[in-house]
Amino acid sequence: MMSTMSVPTKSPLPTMRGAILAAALGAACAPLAAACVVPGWAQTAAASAVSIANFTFNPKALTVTAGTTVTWTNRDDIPHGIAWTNNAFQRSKALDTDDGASFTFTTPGTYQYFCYIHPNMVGTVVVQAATGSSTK
Ligand SMILES: [Cu+2]
Repeated sequence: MMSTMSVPTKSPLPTMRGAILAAALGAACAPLAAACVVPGWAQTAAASAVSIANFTFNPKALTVTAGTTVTWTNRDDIPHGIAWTNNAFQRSKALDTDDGASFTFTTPGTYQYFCYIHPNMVGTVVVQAATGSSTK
């Protein structure tokens, strides 16, 4: 972990969520950094939701159609974070209490994930092909 950064030292506070971790980890988005906001994740409303409470993903298994955005929200008072088995996608930033992260699934498949802070916490998202036709 590099401790020197070439970023400007004026430090406008980023959004408070994860700011402490972000500061601790530096501005660079190292592969193992827990507090990075990574491409593919957004703070947007979702069509489907998973809550994280009592060290459990609820629902633990979720089935959606391709194109669905799923939002995970941490309801515990300790951080959790989402990483994908086999690195199918980039992991989320660390989620503080009431913090959330959203991911839009575009490709059908079964995606298993776990909390990278508590790897015994596991969940699955099954993405089914969207059906129908467009009249556009
Ligand atoms: Cu966790």
